Amino acid sequence: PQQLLPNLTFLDLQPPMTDAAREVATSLSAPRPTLDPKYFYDERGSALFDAITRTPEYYPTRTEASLLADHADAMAAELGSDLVIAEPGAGGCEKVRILLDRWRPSGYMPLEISRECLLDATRALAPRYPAVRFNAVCADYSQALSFPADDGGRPRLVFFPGSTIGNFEPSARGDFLRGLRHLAGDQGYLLIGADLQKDPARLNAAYNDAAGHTAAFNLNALHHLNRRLGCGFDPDAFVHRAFYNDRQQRIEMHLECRRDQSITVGDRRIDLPAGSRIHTENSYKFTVEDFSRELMGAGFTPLSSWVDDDNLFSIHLARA
Ligand code: AVI
Repeated sequence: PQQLLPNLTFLDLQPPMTDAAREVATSLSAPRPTLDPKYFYDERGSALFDAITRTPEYYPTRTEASLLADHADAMAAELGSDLVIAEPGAGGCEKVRILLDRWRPSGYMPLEISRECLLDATRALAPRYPAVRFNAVCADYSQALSFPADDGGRPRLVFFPGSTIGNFEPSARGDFLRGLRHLAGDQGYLLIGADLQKDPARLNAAYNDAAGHTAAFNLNALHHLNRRLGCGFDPDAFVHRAFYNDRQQRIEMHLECRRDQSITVGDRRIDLPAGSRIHTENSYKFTVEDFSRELMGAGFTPLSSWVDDDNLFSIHLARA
């Protein structure tokens, strides 16, 4: 690792570039075309997601932040503060600040695929917490969930906020949670956010904000792929669709094609007829009980869960 500041080291695991062209060509030419939600996130996509979290309709981010602030002391009482927080997909390291402020843990290890984002965030943050050892790791957390414990024997708390777990398919969720358990290690813990099932009107509003940020975020996948792979999508010919699928307990996001068009990915040509849809994201919603059961299924022992007064969002603390 490189020593960047007295309390900041940087380890580059050089996450392999995935073969986006092949992946996208395959998923778009399936009988029901799909795109992986990771394609929302280029620089503009991250800014749009940020804008979503500030809309009045999108309650998860602010509800989770209040839950963390309201219950940080209760959490610390179960954990003690002599621990190291590991955060897969830390992004701009926003959410962990509440915990750094309140807990002053021994260390913080953000794992993030975007090198620039990780370096900017940790360079800004580390000087503000001189007593916290920052170990920034550039890695694709969906591929690398095993890290040497450099935590001085301190327990590791894996922090996975935001209900990102809801963007995994049920079939992949168990494996991913087991990966988090592996990352936490035998003496470790998991602190994870999970969005709750609720009135579908509330959910539908959260994914169809009046300002149109979610629509722009969804369409950004096409702009991103045009720039990166030269696909030649006409983004203006697509409309954003997001709705709650009650049977599957998930929000689905789609891009509906309003006129026939053909796009190219690498040397493949793909026809998208008017009326067809590209399925871009699922966001599963849970009950506290079901989510605790999933944690147990992955080998965790649930310790506590916290829910806001309006039953919108939940945070779960579990022992590995
Ligand atoms: C990142 N993830 C938890 C968000 C969600 O709510 O599933 C992504 C998102 N999609 C549309 N709005 C927000």
